Amino acid sequence: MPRRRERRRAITVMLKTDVHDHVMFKIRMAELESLLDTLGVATIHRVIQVRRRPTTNFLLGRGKVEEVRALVRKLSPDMVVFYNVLSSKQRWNLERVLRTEVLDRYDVTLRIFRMAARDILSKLQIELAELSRSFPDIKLAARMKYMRVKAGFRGGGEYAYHSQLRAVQRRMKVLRDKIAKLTRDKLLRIERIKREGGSIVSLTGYYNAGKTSLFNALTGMRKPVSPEPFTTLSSKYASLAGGRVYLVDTIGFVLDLDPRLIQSFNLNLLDVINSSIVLLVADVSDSAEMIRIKTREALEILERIGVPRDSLILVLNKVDLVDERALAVRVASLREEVRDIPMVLVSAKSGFGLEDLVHSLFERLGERESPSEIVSNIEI
Ligand SMILES: Nc1nc2c(ncn2[C@@H]2O[C@H](COP(=O)(O)OP(=O)(O)OP(=O)(O)O)[C@@H](O)[C@H]2O)c(=O)[nH]1
Ligand SMILES: [Mg+2]
Repeated sequence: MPRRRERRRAITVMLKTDVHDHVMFKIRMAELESLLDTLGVATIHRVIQVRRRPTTNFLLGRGKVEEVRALVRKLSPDMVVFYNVLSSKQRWNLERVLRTEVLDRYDVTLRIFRMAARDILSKLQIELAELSRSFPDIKLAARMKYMRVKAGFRGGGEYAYHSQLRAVQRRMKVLRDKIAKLTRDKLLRIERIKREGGSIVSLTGYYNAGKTSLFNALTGMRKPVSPEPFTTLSSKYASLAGGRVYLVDTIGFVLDLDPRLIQSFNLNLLDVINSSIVLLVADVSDSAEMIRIKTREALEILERIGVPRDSLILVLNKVDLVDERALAVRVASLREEVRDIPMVLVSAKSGFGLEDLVHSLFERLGERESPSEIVSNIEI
């Protein structure tokens, strides 16, 4: 009988630089640990260091590195996962001292993307993101090896170092070219929709908010939906209102990870910035605190990529999961956060509020001139 694969085990670590933060860091760590859980990794211990400034070599202070090292010896986890995004140097040093695999939250997200990727475009984008992510690490590792070789230790020499780097660079160029072509195709499609007088409406929000479920409920389609994060990586399209409106389902946001950081995924944002209306979907079954944080972050991201505030509608989904009192608390707390942005309560599951949503959507569309100009540059 095949043995069940054992869950891998991790120690999670965060350097907390804000000494006044007593709540948020716990929420953020819980989020990281739940992402790890999706990867089949159980958190067996959590370490937090409070320090105003990270150290250049180890992120953590010396004493804390020792503490983590002792824990690794005692608990023998499969990996140590940092909430903070590590530099190549920090990772290199930490792996040598801790003698175990060291990841950060960026790596965790990419691994989930990799697990979720089904279509060609997503796979290309992930490979590029992974290579861009690991390139400085490969460079550093190769340099260290080369330096040891020069100092008289064994090794493959300078040639191997350069050829490995060149091979990675070549592959990255191929991927960039392919993605650039797909980006041009996407822009042509956006251009055609606009030329024909159509409008784009996109669904955005954190992973698992229920964007695809809403997309399916509004269009009658059956795109995959699941409780796993990042079920949708590449945009999905469908027309509404006899083809005048194109509804686009997009990749989910993740807390504390500006989607622009994953450069190769930028092309997914083209739909969002060219939309007449952006539906920001939130999961009302999250805690009031969590919804506020996510909404605040999402609004900042959308503002930064150039989505006008008056094109937004906040869609509070999954109302079937909360009682009226909890719902009222969330709506009141969000009202402060979003001020003038219209809010609609819906359940993609039961169908509650969908008519209201469609009504608000068309009302807003009628008020807004469809921007005819195409925004093709998302670098800012
Ligand atoms: N109870 C309830 N569950 C919902 C509702 N909408 C979505 N879900 C569930 O929430 C989970 C996530 O739904 P998705 O539609 O895949 O969410 P998404 O925002 O597209 O997620 P990603 O593609 O991962 O970014 C699934 O298990 C859905 O069945 C709802 O209105 N009520
Ligand atoms: Mg989805």
